[in-house]
Amino acid sequence: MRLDVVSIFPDYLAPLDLSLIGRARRDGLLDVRVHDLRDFTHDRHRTVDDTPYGGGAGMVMKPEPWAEALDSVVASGDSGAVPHLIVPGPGGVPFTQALARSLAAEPWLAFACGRYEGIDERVYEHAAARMPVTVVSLGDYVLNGGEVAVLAMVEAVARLLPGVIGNAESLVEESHEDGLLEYPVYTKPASWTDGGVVRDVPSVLLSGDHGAIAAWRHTQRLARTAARRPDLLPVSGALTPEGLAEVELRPATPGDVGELLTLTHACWLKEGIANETLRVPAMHETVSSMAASLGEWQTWVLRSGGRLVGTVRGRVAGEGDWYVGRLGVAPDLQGRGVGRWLLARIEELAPEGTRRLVLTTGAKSEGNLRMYKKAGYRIVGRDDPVGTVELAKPLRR
Ligand code: JQB
Repeated sequence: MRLDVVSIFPDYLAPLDLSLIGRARRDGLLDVRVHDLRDFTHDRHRTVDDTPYGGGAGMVMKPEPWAEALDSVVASGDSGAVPHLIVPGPGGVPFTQALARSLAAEPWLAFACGRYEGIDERVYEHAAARMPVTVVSLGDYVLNGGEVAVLAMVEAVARLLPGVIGNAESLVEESHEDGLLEYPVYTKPASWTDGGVVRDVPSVLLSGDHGAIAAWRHTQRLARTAARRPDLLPVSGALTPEGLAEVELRPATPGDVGELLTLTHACWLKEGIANETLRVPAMHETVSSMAASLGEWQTWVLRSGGRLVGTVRGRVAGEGDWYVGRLGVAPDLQGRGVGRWLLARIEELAPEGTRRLVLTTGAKSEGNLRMYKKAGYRIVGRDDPVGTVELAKPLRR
């Protein structure tokens, strides 16, 4: 792959000589050429900027040096070939792993590093008349120029090229490839005494039980993604239960506990009545027990128009079991398929290696039993003294 970078600070791109990118260049996998924009000026001061028309703060990059620099890059290629020009800018399309992948498939990329308040708009027109042009943003914050963005983009693109990273496997098992953040990683020593504090590697990782390790890692990935990047979770996006307005499914946070407790009491009071008992744990939940449960379960809350209208939670139980619990829908919204929808969402969150979905309900909870059976669950056990039944369904993936 060929890369051309135009900048008024060519030294800023010196890191492209280092590490994996530097080796890829020496191995002939990457042909990187950095150009000084000032080499395409013709005045004594090598001027690249001027004041903005219409007024306002700062300076704007002049069009003529840019047009000359880009024409010179194009002219240096094979006849007929043009690069895909990437212009870093805070107003560009987001730079993502998907964009990195598509750029990695191109034979020739050129990067135009702006500075000051940006580049005269006519440069984009000049370039677009000659080559594909994409304005790309690294993220929603403001940099002083495009150079840092180019370093990041070139690193993300180059490591995807065949031969740049020796171990192709390390490319697959990564966050942003399958939409979840990475699980935490550990190395030796298994027990590290850190100035008096003993810090142990989680014991499951030393167990040699590959199924248990996979389940633990999946739970860690979900918990991290829920805490740091809830926007990435598959359930938070376009999927919505029919007939509910402005729905939002999110991991429960401590701020949800008050409403969650109210919803839980409202839903499970009905269960107590149907089963003629007060021995329904959800009825006895308190603010503090509910808050503590958030650390033991992956608990989700469904809001509609800001109102908390549903909940469900899951956790890894026995070997290969994903235990679903506390599926509840606000009493006035029951019977519309919202519970069935929540059940489907929590089923999707079962970790890799799950063989069974398991849940418990009241032996006399007719409505629940009907819904679970329709969803493919079968009774696999009864606790007659307590009055509950255990239901399970095999998971095929
Ligand atoms: C000048 C840049 C970024 C390139 C990326 C990102 O152009 C501007 N407009 C408003 C404020 C500041 C600037 C400064 N500036 C060239 C230039 C900023 C890139 C940039 C970027 N890619 N934030 N800022 N994610």
